[in-house]
Amino acid sequence: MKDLVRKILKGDSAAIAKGISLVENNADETQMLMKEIFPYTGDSTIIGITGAPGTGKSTLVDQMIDALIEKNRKIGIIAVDPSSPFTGGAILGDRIRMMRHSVHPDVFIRSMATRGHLGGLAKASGEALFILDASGKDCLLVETVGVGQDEIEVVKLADVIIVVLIPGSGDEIQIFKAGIMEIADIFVINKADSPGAEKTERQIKAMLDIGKKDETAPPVLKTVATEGHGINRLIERIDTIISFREEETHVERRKKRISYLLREILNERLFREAMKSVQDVDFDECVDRIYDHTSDPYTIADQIIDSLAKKV
Ligand SMILES: Nc1nc2c(ncn2[C@@H]2O[C@H](COP(=O)(O)OP(=O)(O)OP(=O)(O)O)[C@@H](O)[C@H]2O)c(=O)[nH]1
Ligand SMILES: [Mg+2]
Repeated sequence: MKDLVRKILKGDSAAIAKGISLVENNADETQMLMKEIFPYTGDSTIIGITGAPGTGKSTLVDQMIDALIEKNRKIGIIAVDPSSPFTGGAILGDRIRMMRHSVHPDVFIRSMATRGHLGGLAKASGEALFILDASGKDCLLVETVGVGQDEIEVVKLADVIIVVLIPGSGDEIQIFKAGIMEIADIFVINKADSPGAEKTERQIKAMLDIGKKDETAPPVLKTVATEGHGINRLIERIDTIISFREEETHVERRKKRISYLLREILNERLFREAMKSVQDVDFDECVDRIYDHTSDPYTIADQIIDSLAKKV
């Protein structure tokens, strides 16, 4: 473990990959690893990129990697794979495109599946971000589809949140419903080469003006990711937001992230402990009692929690 930590801190890609796998599998060593690594975190900027399926997030990330390499930044990318059957076809394509960067020594790319995380997706991706942070990456990009609660939670871990829309899709409405508007720092209208980009821009700006009466509304930028248009401006805006953000806001966001992760960790560990103590009282028997109506799920849950409390 010491060796793994040492290699991660040196930025060794194979070690980073191994660390993230431990986190993904919620292995017993995860906690030890995270404890060792945590003191070295806090320096990277986390950029969240979200939006409906197929809006061009991966193409955008791919271009952002180019622009960031140019600025000599070290970059980590977590792409949360939508488990949705609808986007299955697109995934392989982006992955291959983006993967051209993975041979670069300053770039680390990893995809994480939405499903199958014992401790929850947000916990696993949060821990993966800590590992990348400790490994010395300056910029961490997290791509996630902006549908589903889990994915939105992941994007909340970011310092700067980019919401990607496309012209004439009606996504705006979804975004506003999902409560993404409140958390977005930058709106990107990608595929600005297709008709209706200006109209969509006007609509979004109008909605933002209504939504954010007192504060300055977040910028709305147009990009053509496939051509690399608008990418430099996007990176500039990200840098500006970070450099001009009041210290207070920055601290507040980071603390929010920490409190979120702490909750997730507690959640998962309490659940694990509870399940361990249920083995004593026999889970199946509990189910039988509930089935027979000799007890109810609430009483049983209380009993499990009591037995946990007695242990401590
Ligand atoms: N015309 C046009 N097409 C684009 C642009 N950006 C991306 N695309 C295309 O849109 C399709 C989807 O792009 P992706 O980058 O895979 O989109 P995504 O948002 O990552 O998709 P998911 O991860 O599946 O949600 C691809 O065929 C891209 O080539 C753009 O600016 N203009
Ligand atoms: Mg994608």
